Amino acid sequence: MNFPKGFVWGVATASYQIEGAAREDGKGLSIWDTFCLKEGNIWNGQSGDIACDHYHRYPEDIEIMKQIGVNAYRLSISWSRVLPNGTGKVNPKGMAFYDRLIDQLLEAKITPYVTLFHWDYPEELYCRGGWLNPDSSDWFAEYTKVVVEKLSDRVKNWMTMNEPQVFINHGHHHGTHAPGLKLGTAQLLRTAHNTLLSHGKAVQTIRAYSKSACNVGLAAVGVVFTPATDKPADIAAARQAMFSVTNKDVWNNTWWMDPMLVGKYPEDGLALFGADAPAIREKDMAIIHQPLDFLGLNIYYGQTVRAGKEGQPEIIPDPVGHPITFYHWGVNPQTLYWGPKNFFERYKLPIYITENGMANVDWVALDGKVHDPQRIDFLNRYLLQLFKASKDGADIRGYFQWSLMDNFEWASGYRERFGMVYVDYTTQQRIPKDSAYWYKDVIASNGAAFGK
Ligand code: IFM
Repeated sequence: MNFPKGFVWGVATASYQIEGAAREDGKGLSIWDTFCLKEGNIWNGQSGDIACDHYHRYPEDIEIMKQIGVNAYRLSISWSRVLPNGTGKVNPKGMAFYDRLIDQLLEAKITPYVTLFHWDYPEELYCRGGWLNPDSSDWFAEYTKVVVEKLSDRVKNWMTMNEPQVFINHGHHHGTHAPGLKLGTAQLLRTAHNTLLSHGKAVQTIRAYSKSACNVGLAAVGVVFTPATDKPADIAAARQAMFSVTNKDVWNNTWWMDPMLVGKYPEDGLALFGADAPAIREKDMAIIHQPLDFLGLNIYYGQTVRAGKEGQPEIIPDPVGHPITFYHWGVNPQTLYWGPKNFFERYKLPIYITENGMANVDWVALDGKVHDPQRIDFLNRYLLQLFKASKDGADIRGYFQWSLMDNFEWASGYRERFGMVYVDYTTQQRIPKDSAYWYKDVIASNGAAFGK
C-alpha cells in the first residue's frame, strides 16, 4: 500500500501556537496577544506568550522533525513579528528569525510550506478596522510582498491563509476567537469579502515577486459530509450538503472556494443572504479568482448524511457511544475519503491535506514515554481512507499531520494536546510520543506501514 512517488509527508504548526517570544525583538502585538489578556477568553487564563518557545528552540524542533523523517514542514509567519504595525516599517530581527528557520529546514532537507496568515492579525490594523476596512486587502498584499521578497529564493510553496471559515466565523461572528466580535450578517460578509480580496491580491503578489517558480494555494477547512451508504442517492445528498450554503454564517465550503476557484459567489448563498450580501465592485471577482496550484484542506471530522425527502440531504447524528476525541470531535475516518474526492472532482486542483490529527489527554507514563495508541489508530484509519481516495483517482499530493508538537490550542489554551511530540510546558522538554515513531515508519515506507 504505497502512496504515489514523491508524496509529501509533513507536519504542521502555526506561529502564535508555538513561537512564544510574544513581546521580544521588536515584535508588534497581534489580536491574539490582546485577546488572551481578557479574563474568560482562554481556558485557565492562558496565552501564547511563551507557548513552546519555538522562537528560541527551533533548532531542536527541526532536529526532531529530522528524526521523524518528514520531508516537509508547514509553518506560518507572524505578520506583526515582521511588520510590527502591520504595514510600513519592517522589523529586521523578526524577519531574520524566519530567515534562519528556513535555512535550517533546508539544511535538514525539509521543504518549507509557508502559510502567510494563520490568525495572528496585527493589533494595530485591527484598531484601523481590521478585515472590515476596505484597505485591508492592500495591507495584506504589502505584508505578502515583504515576506516573498525575503524568502522566495528558498520558499517555493505558499499558502495565503489558514481556514478563513474559522478566523472570520469564530472571530467575527461567534466571538469565541480573537478579536471576539459578534458582527451581524452584512458586516460578517463584508469581512469575508475583504478576506477573499486579500487572498487574491496575495496570490498576485506572490506570483509577481517570487524569485523562483512557486506553488500557491491556501489551507481551508474542508467541511465534509459523508454518505450513510454507498447508494447513489446518499452519495449525491452528501455531495450536495458539502457544496451548498444553508446557514446565515460563513461555515461552509462554497462561499469561500467558489469565488476563489470558480470566480463567483454561489447562487444559493446569494439568495439566502439577500440584501446582506457584500457589494461587489467591478474588478473584485477577477482579483479573487486567481489561478491556484493546489487546494489545501484541513479535515478532522464530518457528519453523516442520507438522502431524505426528494433526495435532500438529511443529517444522521452519530450513534450513541460513537468515538470522539478529547476535543469532542467525532472520529470519522471516511471524511478523508469523501473530502478530497469531492473537492478534487468539483475544483480539479491537486489536493494537500494541510491538517489532520486529534487532541488527546496524553501524559508521561511511569516508563518516561508518552503512549498514544488512540492517535496511532486514528491516523491509521484516516490515512487508509486517504489512500483509497488517491487510488480512486483524486490527485492527492501530500499529508500534513497536525501537529508536530503539543501547542496553544486557541481558546482552549494548553488543555488539548494535538502533538506527536509531547511538550512539558514547565521545562520545555520535548518527548516524541509513540505516534511519532509510528509516523516515522509510515513515512519511511511511503505508507506501506499502515494497518500494522
Ligand atoms: O490548532 C488548530 C489550527 O490552528 C487550525 N486548524 C485546527 C487545529 C485544531 O483545532
